[in-house]
Amino acid sequence: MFDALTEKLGGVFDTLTGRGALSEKDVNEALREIRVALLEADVALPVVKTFIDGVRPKAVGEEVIRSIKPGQLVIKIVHDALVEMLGGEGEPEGLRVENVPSVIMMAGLQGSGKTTTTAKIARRLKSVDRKKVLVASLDVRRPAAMEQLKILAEQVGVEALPIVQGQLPADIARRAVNAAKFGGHDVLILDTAGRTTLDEQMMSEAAEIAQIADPQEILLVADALTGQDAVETAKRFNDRLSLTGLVLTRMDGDGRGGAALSMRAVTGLPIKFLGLGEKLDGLDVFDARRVAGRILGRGDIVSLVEKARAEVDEAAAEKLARKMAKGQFDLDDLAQQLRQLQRMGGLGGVMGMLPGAQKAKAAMESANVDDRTLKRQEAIITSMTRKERRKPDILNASRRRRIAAGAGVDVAEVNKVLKMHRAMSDMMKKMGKGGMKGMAAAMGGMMGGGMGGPPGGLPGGLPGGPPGGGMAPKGGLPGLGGGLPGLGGPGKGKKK
Ligand SMILES: Nc1nc2c(ncn2[C@@H]2O[C@H](COP(=O)(O)OP(=O)(O)OP(=O)(O)O)[C@@H](O)[C@H]2O)c(=O)[nH]1
Ligand SMILES: [Mg+2]
Repeated sequence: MFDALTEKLGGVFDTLTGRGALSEKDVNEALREIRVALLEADVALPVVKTFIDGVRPKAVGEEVIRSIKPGQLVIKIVHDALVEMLGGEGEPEGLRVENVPSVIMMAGLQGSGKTTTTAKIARRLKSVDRKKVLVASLDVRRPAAMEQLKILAEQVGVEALPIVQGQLPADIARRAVNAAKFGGHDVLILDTAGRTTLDEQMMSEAAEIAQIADPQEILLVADALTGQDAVETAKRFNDRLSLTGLVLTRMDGDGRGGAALSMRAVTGLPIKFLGLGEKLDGLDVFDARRVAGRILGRGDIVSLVEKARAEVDEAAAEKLARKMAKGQFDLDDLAQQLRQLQRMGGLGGVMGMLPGAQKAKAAMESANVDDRTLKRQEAIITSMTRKERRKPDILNASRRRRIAAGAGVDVAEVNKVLKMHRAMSDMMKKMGKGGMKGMAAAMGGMMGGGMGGPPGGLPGGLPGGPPGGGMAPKGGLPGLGGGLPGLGGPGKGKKK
């Protein structure tokens, strides 16, 4: 599917890594070629723009890592941006099938692969997840449709709802839900009828079925070979049906891949599966990292840069600890910390690593501090000039307005970041002055990797004090609700 794109990008990367040093012009030239390659792969224009805009400042501004060539670093940056565009670093989400019975509803245009995918998913749920599955066809439109699903169900060894001629889709849906309840099925998959075009009748039929069956998952099945049309279809379905995920079929064909690459960014919906053939085992769980790796084909370089970067993080952490001990903590340092948090798998990942941080995690979740907040805060700092980052005092109202516009946020958000920074640097100064040098040193030590908890310590460390007191100023750090995740862990602050 992505062959042409892989080849194009390969050419760009070869040029990049072939050079020792990279000028800004070289990087821009490479980005231009990447842009063209993505457009030629039929990726939606706004998605390409966001992608390039995201990569550019990082590729031009990134610190040079010892032992890593700039070209390799750019490849890693492109890789990360691609993973992000496809759905992010995390493990694939999987289907929500905790309820008994859980209902999965399939939707999509005619011939997109709904019935085939129904059977594929049923097969997977049965063999991998050990679920008892019932499938039901609500397709009263095409004469052989119900029969088709019944045959496929037999092939994968799951039950199909007995066919009753002359029933309306809504009635079949009711009957299917009851059958699943009384039959002790874990999952019911509803296959629906498709039409050639999106019309009101189809949408209202689908909406009615969704209302009756109350599905945990509504999956849109879209044909990847139809390119941007598939993306448009997904958008329109989502307006009406609150979809929970996407399945892209015919990924085994030789389309350009644009639909697969744009889908997530345009719709905001996770791609859950890829259909890879007519056979019933032709279904892959969608994994952004794996797909990105396949497209870029530079796994070795990516892991090399990741390793080198972890080392640099450690060195930077030591430097930061020294600065903090002296009470110097500027916005560059804050941005670095925010980036660090994101790199470590976001707040969720970090909190999971900190012993006893569950409470803080809950507090942050309830205060709506999520990973997008981190990104936004980082974007705000990135929109400042170097001088502003060093000397936040010069940030008057008009500068703040400019920064807000640059980062696409309200001025209030800029103020929040500044307030948070001030609170943090005040706290650090206090720690330095008030005879608490020991603690600063302790923090420095922890950030250098010596913390007893997670293996190797936390690279770079985290700003802030322990949740709910200790080193954190009263009421937690402004802008972050329940206080930043504390490195000190439980109890460390107050005992001294
Ligand atoms: N190559 C390939 N073919 C597929 C894939 N998924 C489905 N097909 C084929 O596409 C054709 C249509 O698939 P169906 O599952 O019947 O599509 P549908 O959406 O249920 O169609 P209607 O019920 O008529 O709306 C069949 O010939 C399938 O074998 C896939 O991932 N790759
Ligand atoms: Mg069908």
